[in-house]
Amino acid sequence: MGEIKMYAENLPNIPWQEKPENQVGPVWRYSENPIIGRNPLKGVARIFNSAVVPYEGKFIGVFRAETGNGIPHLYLGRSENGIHWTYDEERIPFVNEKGEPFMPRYAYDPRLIKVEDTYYIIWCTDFYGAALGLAKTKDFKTFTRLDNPFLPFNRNGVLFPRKINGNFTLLSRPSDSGHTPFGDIFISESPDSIYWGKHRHVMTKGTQWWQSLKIGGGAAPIETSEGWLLFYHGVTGTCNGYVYSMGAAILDIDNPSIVKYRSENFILTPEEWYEERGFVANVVFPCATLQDAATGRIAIYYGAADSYVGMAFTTLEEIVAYVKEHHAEIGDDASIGII
Ligand code: BMA
Repeated sequence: MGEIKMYAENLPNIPWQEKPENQVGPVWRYSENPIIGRNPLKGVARIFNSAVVPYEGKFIGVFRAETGNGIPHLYLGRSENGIHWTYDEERIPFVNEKGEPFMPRYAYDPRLIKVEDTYYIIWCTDFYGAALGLAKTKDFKTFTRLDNPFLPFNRNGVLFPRKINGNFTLLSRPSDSGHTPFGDIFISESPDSIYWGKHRHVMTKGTQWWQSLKIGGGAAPIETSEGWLLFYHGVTGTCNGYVYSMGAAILDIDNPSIVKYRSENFILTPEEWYEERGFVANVVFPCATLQDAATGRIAIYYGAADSYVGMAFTTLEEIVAYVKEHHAEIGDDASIGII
């Protein structure tokens, strides 16, 4: 690896494929995509927009599962190699602080992030409308659901993998009750993961067509010597509906409401059949990465067409160089984001 450093674990066993010879762009797809196909388990028609972490030398994930009646719920899955997954037959059994059942009515687009010794699950829940749900676990047996961090409407909650200046730090995208034809990424802090405040604006939707309607956080930011590397989604509206692409940005390490660099180009956009064809066509929706600090390898997990899970790869050096080379400052992204 070169001069840019990643402050993360060494994970030599993450899924990986070398960059193909004819690759255009800094991110390449796994040749065996999609890694999760239709009807992946009993009673579940589709799994997509899901998040994984390394766990006890293997991998564990929280999966958005569209059940037979069309209601999304969260299921736990395990994998030896990060590619082939087996799932629990029942949904994740969330409980409250007293240990009583505390299940969301629906749950989608989970992120799974380890901060210190605890794994946090953030998802879009029903709180008199779409809002963020939050739960924690240490052992993937007991899942304690916490208070919903924000008022409705809000989606795309993405926690940073460590506290910043002593506080939990969370990206989110305030939205509306429908399919939200607008939206920027904001950041909030909490000393205890219960009370959230110090809200700041991070990134505005772009002027480039692929992110001209709205943007939303994707995978947990990766800590690097250049700043926090964020994979996010950008949406455009066409005469045939929304198109979701993947973008990348680098946020200031101590004050991540400041955008240091942001690529004006998407880094992945729907091109393959499993991205262009499905329950919702033309969706590439990143929710997680696995990375290996020693080699700088990054494996990105993304939902495809609200029907499948795909994987794509890049390296720290490659993606940082690309984002810097194609940097285009938008609005007041470089400010601390309070007016
Ligand atoms: C968003 C979310 C995502 C979904 C996307 C495209 O509003 O609901 O779960 O992937 O729309 O349908």
